[in-house]
Amino acid sequence: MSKLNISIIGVPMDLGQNRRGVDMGPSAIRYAGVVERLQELGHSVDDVGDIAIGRRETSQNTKLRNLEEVVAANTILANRVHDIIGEGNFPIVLGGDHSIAIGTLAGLADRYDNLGVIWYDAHADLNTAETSPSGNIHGMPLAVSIGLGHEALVNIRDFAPKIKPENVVIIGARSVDPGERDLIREKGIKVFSMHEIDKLGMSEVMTQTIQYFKDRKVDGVHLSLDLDGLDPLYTPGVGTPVAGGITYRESHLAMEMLYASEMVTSAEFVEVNPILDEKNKTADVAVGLMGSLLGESLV
Ligand code: B3U
Ligand code: MN
Ligand code: MN
Repeated sequence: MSKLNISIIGVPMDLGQNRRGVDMGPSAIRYAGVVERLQELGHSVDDVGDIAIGRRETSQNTKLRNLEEVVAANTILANRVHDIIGEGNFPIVLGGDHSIAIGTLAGLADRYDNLGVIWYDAHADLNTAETSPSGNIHGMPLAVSIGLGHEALVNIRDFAPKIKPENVVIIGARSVDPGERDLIREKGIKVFSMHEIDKLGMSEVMTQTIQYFKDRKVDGVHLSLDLDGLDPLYTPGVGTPVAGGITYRESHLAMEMLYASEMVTSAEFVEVNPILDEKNKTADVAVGLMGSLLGESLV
């Protein structure tokens, strides 16, 4: 793969969920050496800084917490990502909670006719205000991106939907709510849950994922990687850890296979919460995975 012009953009957002600290994710990932790590691979790396985030609502609407601020931040993010693609650069978005995927995908979507999306996560993030058990928007970004949910979220950049459900592959799911399960069935979303990862092995899961995108003739693939997709043994610094997750080794293999596929055109790494972490372990893992995604290998 050729050397890339990478634009790193930080989104210090914690408004899509209740636990404080995930707004410090971009700092922790920078501290873990993301710029240097990617430069060492021969890429040119521009850290364009952080997006401004509003304040937490004082009266919490439990149906959709901090809705206005989440919409505002994602609108800015969408425009920035759209510009980065327009400049021919490869965007890497640093979260922040996973609600920021709403903006990332909104920015990417009208640059691609047939975008594929990998959702690497313990959760499906397919809730709407009606099905959400929490009112947390970080549990909703995939639903929003396929056009379901509050109109202020769905219509960022004034078009919807952003992606096709049949172009999504969820990897690592093990905590899925009843409404999300219904949606997966109804929309025919491809899911490799932990069951499939255990049964087939990560190598086969990634081979099938890559073939799935080829069959659909996607013109780009976005990797949306929630660090809680990994087992909390490796990434303890996340707001909603779920046991029985993807291992460190499986995750590196997945990233290396994606690099070899030359398919991935953008990425985001979300839910790193340094307050809940052990000596920046989760940010270190995130940076290591970015390295493997972008060409690091031993031989
Ligand atoms: N599905 C639950 C929990 C959750 C989703 N995403 C995370 N946690 N990180 C919800 O609140 O929607
Ligand atoms: Mn998520
Ligand atoms: Mn998750």
